[in-house]
Amino acid sequence: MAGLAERLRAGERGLAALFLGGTDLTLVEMAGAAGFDFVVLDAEHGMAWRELPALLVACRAAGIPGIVRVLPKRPDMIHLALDWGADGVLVPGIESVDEAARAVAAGRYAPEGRRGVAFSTRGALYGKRSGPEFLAEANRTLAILLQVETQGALDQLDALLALPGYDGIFVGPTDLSVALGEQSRLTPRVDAVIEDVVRRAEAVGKPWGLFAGPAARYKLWRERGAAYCATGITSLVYGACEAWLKEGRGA
Ligand code: 3PY
Ligand code: MG
Repeated sequence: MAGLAERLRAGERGLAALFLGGTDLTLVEMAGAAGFDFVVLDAEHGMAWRELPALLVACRAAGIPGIVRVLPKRPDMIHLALDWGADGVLVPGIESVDEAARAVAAGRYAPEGRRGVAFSTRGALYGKRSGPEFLAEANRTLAILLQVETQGALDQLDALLALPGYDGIFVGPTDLSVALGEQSRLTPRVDAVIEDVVRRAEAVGKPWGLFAGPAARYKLWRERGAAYCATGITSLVYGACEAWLKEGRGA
């Protein structure tokens, strides 16, 4: 099966991603069984880092790509996530092109980046894969997605979009709304700023996606041409819990 980066390059659109902030391996299996295209193992706001090796084993077993959201400004986490066998990384809080370039460098082997090389890693199947062919394959197949969610990223957007070596941008409407001084991520102004980001990404052929949240917004942005849209397991489960109690108690 083609890697996520290759699918994006091939022009696939409308992929669905599920953010998993917990450590429960069965949720990885559930995401795969339900038909999500990839999971985001969240080590920025979730607890995924605590069980990352096991979560990545579960991803491979379930046949669903596992993308790790690292902390901002932590190239060391990019290095570890990929060595541990992640299918890619999502880098949040990017504030400048220089910062984006550092993230790309951490995730790509030379000559595209400066990722340290070892063929003993899980990512290299413990030595089964090695040599220049493996390095080129890793650079081709592992996805690097950069979040656009700060004023700095908006200010440097065109330069960020021109940076080589990464596979797409991912808009974070929650951080973006706070950066814009809005009260919620669901306001016309936030949508207008996202639309502007999208237009500029499309103008240079950069795949784009976002945290869509509810299914209706997945549909909306998918139809608008998003390469990938995400929702989160916590809001899905928490929403279902609240609805179940409300209906059962008739209140
Ligand atoms: C945001 O909305 O800020 C995000 O990072 C979504 O994951
Ligand atoms: Mg965010």
